[in-house]
Order: sequence, then C-alpha cells, then structure tokens
Amino acid sequence: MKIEEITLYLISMRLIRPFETSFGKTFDRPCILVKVKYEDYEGWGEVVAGEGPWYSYETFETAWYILEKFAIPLVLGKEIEKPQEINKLLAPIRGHNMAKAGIEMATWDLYAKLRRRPLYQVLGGVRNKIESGVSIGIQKSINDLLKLIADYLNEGYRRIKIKIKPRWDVNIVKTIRKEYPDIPLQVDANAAYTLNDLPIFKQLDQYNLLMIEQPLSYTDLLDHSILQSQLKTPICLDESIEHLDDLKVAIKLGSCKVVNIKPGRVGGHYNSIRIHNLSQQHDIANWIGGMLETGIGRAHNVALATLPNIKYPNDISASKRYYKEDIIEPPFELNKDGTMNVPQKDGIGVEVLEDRIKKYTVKVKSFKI
Ligand code: OSB
Ligand code: MG
Repeated sequence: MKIEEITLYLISMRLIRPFETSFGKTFDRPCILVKVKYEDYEGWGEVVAGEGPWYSYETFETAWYILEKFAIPLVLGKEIEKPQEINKLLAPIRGHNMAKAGIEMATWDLYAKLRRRPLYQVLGGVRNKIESGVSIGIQKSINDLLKLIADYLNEGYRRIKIKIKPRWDVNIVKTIRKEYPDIPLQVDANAAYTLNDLPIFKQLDQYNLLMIEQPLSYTDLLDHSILQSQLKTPICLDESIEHLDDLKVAIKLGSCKVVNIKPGRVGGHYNSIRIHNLSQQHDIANWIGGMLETGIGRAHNVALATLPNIKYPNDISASKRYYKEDIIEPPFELNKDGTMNVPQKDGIGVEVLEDRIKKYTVKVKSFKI
C-alpha cells in the first residue's frame, strides 16, 4: 500500500467538565486528527498533544508544524507493506512522538481495513472486552470529589484514579479510604514531587493503593528507583517512558513495577507493542492510559487494551464522560460491569462522523502525492 493523501484537521472540543492536574486546567481539548488515504480506503489517527508543553514538550502547534514540514513529506507516496515501516520512515525525526503517532496509528487503521480485520486483532489482542477505570481531576473541594467518585462507581467503573499535587494528597486519600476502604484506588502526581517528599509517599503507602503514578520528575528514573525501593505500593511510570530505551533503564534500576502505555507518548502502536512485550518479559504490568481523546484516539486505545499484558483497568472511559457528543458512531459506552466492548468491525471499528468533525474544525489542510 501507499499513502496517497493525508489530511490534517485541527479541532477543538469542549470538555463536559474542566480537567485539572498538577500542571494545570484544561477546558477545551484541541486536537489534530489525521486521515490517510489509499485507493478507496481511509485510516484515522489522533495527535494527543495539548495546548501547552506541560505533559510533554509537544503542543498541537509543534505537532502540526512537524507533521506538515517533516513527517508528511517522509511518508507520502512511499510504498510500504506493513505499518511498522512508518516507524522507520519517521525515524530521522528525533522525538515528537505524538506527531509521529498520529500518522502511524492512522496507517494501522488503514492497514486493518485493507486486510478486512478489526484493528485489535491485527495488533495481537486477545480479548473482546476491556476494563474501564476513570481518572478524576483535582476538584474545588473534597466533597465535590467524593460526589464524583460515588457517581462513577455507580456507573460501574472498575477503578478510581485521582490526580494529586502537594497539599492535595494524603488528606484526600485518607478521606476517600474512610468512605471506601476497599475500592481499587490509585493516584497520579504527574511528576509534582521530589525525593524530599518521601514522608508523603510513606504515608500514601499505608492506604493500599493500586499504584502511585509518576510521582517524581519525568526525566528521573534513578530517583524513582530509590523511591520504589522504599515503598510497598507499586510505582507506575507514565511521562518517564517515552522510548523502549527508557523502559530498559527503568527495568535495570527497578524504577517501577507498572508502566502505563499511551500510544501518543511513545510514537504509536508499534512502539506500544514493543514496550508491552518487554514489560511482559520482565513482569512489569501494563495498562493503557488516556489523554482525553476523542472517539478516534479512544478506539485506538481500546484496541491496544486487548493485549495480553494489560493487567489493570485502563484510563478509557465512556465518550460521554468527556464530551457531549463524540465524533464517532456509536459512541463508547460502559457496560454495567465496568467493561467496554471492543468494536468488531474492520480497522478502529467505529464510523467517523466527518460532518461533526467539520463543526469543531478550526483549520484543515490536505497533502497529496
Ligand atoms: O497523566 O494520565 C495522565 C490526561 C491528560 C494528560 C495526562 C493524563 C491525563 C489523564 C486522563 O489522566 C485520562 C483519560 O483520558 O481519561
Ligand atoms: Mg498519568
């Protein structure tokens, strides 16, 4: 196959509820959608870079620039047999994984549609339902947080993750545990602490948390290994693992026991699978993280969540937990038991609603051979 045309759409989606983490608050989710075409087939991908360089250095504007100026010229019109080859074509570009992942994942969707198979099977998935958890941002008050937790548990979500930051941590967890001694609960610090905060982690360690996600700096695998050696709660790395090489170091140092995989963060499905496989060989459990994706990115995440070493509920929630209307049909819904069905149609398995995309489009550009 050959990518004959690529279209980029910059869209902006209003979140049902602003999402606050230790690095800031998001009201509107900007995102770039990528459509690739070959003959009568199309594949869709999503670039998860946000408004500012907070979660990673990429933003939707740097991603657009890298795509238009460097990535698209490297792939357009090249004969490829498998989507893995997109990785090689894009290798001259250092970093910018989210920009690369947009094209790479769209190519996987295209490839699966050409082969007339659902994406999850092409990726090596082994289940047709996945487990859903929910990630709850920092709230105005602990009461607001408790109310949201009650609602989400009612809907069936299998695990609650809360965002923490200095002074919104031990007390919050303590209060939640008073009300819910046994629910699967985890915290995500988005790199807001240092080793000087060891006493805070020692306290968090007493609350039977499923894991503590990205407590320390996004570049510091060494300090994570020191922290992990002092805690019984597993550390889960998110921001720190951008490459397979990061995982190799983390394994050698003992920096974590769990790795969340976000295909955008690591450059797409192929790198996600490689990180998954190396994790599996070293008894590091995986689950799939989220970046407040639209239905397109969500469909890709659902497909990845069917891989065998996915051992915890994922940050893959129902469409309506994020957006009033999704840009795909049918929207992703939660089963009463907290699982989500994996689409069984070809490719990402959901219909992309181009009319709806138009409604949210800020900018669009097509590139042809
Ligand atoms: O660290 O997991 C994170 C959203 C934006 C940026 C970083 C993170 C998140 C989430 C949201 O936790 C998970 C979701 O999409 O439901
Ligand atoms: Mg995280």
